[in-house]
Amino acid sequence: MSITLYSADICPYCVRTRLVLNGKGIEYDLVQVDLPDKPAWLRELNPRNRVPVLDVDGQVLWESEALNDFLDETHPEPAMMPSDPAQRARVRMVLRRFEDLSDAFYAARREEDGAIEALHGELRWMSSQLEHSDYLVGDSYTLAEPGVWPWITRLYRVGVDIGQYPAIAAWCDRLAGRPEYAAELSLLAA
Ligand SMILES: N[C@@H](CCC(=O)N[C@@H](CS)C(=O)NCC(=O)O)C(=O)O
Repeated sequence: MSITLYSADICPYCVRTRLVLNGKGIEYDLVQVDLPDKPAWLRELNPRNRVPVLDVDGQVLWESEALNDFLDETHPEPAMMPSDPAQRARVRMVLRRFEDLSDAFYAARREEDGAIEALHGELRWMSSQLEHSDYLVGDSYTLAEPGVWPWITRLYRVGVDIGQYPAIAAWCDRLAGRPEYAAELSLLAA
């Protein structure tokens, strides 16, 4: 299988897919896309004109969640979806609920009224999920982690200190111990 990822270092959706590719040790070629000066061919690959995009043996796939599902199904070791159907449903629930967090995050970036309060509401919920388990869905690492983590590491950009949420900070520390997460932290610091 020949895989090419079209990606931008700064894009948190691309981080999601890099975390899965690198965590599973999948070989791939990387094409950097300059987001401020997007190439015309990007729209031909993805009608939404966004990264990440994956080319798999000539099949073009886009949308980070779909890409991560695809990678987990085609490279099942280590599995990133639980074997229990209810737990699998919970991973999808967390990813959908995450959209409330990302909506609040981007609203906070635009300095909209009420956004920071909404963001803290989402972080309180996330924190409650992590108070009694190591990962977002029970005690195993799943696709929920790369689905959410890229935004948590960017919260400082809207003035939120994750230290206020010890359970989330401990989860971040746990993930930073994985090489693919450490590599993304280096990119973020660069
Ligand atoms: N829902 C998409 C969102 C992807 C997305 O919004 N990517 C941004 C970069 S973070 C992008 O390509 N934006 C186009 C632009 O900046 O013009 C996914 O999950 O892949």
